[in-house]
Amino acid sequence: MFKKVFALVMAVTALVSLSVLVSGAASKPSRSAATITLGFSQVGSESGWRAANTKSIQSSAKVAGIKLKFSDAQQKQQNQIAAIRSYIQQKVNVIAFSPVVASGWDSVLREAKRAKIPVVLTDRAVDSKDTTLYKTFIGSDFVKEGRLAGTWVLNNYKGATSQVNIVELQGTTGSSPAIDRKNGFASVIKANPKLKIIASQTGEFTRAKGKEVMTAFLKANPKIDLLFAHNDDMGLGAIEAIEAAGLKPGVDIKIVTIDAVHDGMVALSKGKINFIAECSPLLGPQLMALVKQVAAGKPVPRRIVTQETTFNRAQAIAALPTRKY
Ligand code: GYE
Repeated sequence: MFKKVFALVMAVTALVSLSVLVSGAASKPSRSAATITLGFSQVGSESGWRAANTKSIQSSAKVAGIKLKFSDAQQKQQNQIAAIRSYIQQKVNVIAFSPVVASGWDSVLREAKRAKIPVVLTDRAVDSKDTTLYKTFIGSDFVKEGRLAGTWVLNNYKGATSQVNIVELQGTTGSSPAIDRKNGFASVIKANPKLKIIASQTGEFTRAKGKEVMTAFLKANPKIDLLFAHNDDMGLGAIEAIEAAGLKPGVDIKIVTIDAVHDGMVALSKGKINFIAECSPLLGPQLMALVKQVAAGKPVPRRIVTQETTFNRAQAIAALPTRKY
């Protein structure tokens, strides 16, 4: 009982102090922001989402007066591990990173813990059993995104009398968004046995690979009704493949994606994509607020979920003029 009350008080305190920081009305932090050095290891520059995310992190570090050491791992886990080790050696105040895959982080995270450097996970999760290896995880609910994409498909094919052939372009193999979006989507479409995934392969979250794999899907499968791509960029690459095959994207083959970055929204507004579940890359301001909290040794919520929505064609047309990325 006491434990429960204590946990609740801690959670509320953390939430209140975080929202104070986010709203910018913080009382004096115990460590001046100018002295905080943040080491950030980015996944890479594989997509429009990633570009917007990097920009958000770099610009909000500047605004927050946090010294940012930034490295791009080019989608390779060993590069991220090397970057984290070098941040430990440089004795940065906080380490944040977006783990390219979910597994295999325990030993480097233990090294950070031993060096007493707090770690913040941004965007993607790790599957470490020891959750004391990081302070918090800020990012989207990827299962929910997959479910939202699946719900559109379920509703759109309610009256289907014959099999609906679905192909899937997965994100980076082993990454939390690829795992969760796949599971979320599958868990919803299974309600209608007519909805069938006939091919599913990684497109590594890139346009080039999305195009390449879709070209192969089109060659191997004479009738494809719908593409589910785990991000806009793979969907955009697939659009090129579909057009090259003499078919109309969004009409002959329906397309559902996740992210809602600028180019994806443009394709949606033109009817080449049919539906997008949003995934916000603008994590920078909240991340910097968290970094200040953990650098000051203050408690933070264990998980912060990003607010997101979905878009159909009309909604994309309405949103595009004021969209930030
Ligand atoms: O959806 C994709 C990017 O981890 C949420 O990574 C992120 C994903 C995003 O490359 O476009």
